[in-house]
Amino acid sequence: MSAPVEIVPGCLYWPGWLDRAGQEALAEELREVLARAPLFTPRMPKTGQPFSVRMSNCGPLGWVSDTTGYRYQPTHPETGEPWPAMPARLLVAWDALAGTALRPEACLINWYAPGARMGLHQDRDEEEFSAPVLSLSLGDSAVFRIGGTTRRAPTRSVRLASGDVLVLSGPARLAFHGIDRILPDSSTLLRQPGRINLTLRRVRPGASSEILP
Ligand code: MD3
Ligand code: FE
Repeated sequence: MSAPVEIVPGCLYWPGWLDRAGQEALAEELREVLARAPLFTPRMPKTGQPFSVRMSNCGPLGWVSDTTGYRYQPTHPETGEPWPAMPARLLVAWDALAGTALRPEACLINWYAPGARMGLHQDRDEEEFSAPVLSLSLGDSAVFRIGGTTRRAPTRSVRLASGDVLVLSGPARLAFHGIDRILPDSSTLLRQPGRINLTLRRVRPGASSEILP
């Protein structure tokens, strides 16, 4: 594993961390996850405005957003079923790069069709900010932007390609970030144009029984 690049303090970047065979295997596992937990269209609290990104989750908890608010919950908002298990190769990535003995509790699956974007935001719906967030990208490349802990802080842009991993910790854990655009025809991995981003997260504070050997 080569050394990561630090994009802003606490934002570590491993281009091409997952090789093509690993990306293909993971894409196939995600097809099975999405067959059981279909993509849904999240909506902005209060206004009900739909996101351009569609979402699902795997693991014990999943992030959802509807007119009543943002939250983590153990079941799919439309099927009412528990989220499918996280594919084991995601836990391998977490163990290799996240630097914590705690297991991730949630994996948010973001689907970007061409033209979808995600405005600058902070991720603050978790109760645990000391654990990192790990992001893995598949399919078409995206222009990712990350700044500081205020909306006005200067930002840097990175092109995230299929197989790239980011780990956000320390000051970057509460940094403003977003996806400006998807670059069409930049990958042959998926059967349709677009991009998948997976984010592995700790949601609840870790019990001491979880970190003892
Ligand atoms: C920095 N996802 O799901 S991944 C998100 O590509 C999200 O779908 C983007 O922002 C995507 O919330 C960006 C990189 C990322 C993920 C989580 C972060 C950067 C982050 C959490 C805190 C700070
Ligand atoms: Fe985010």
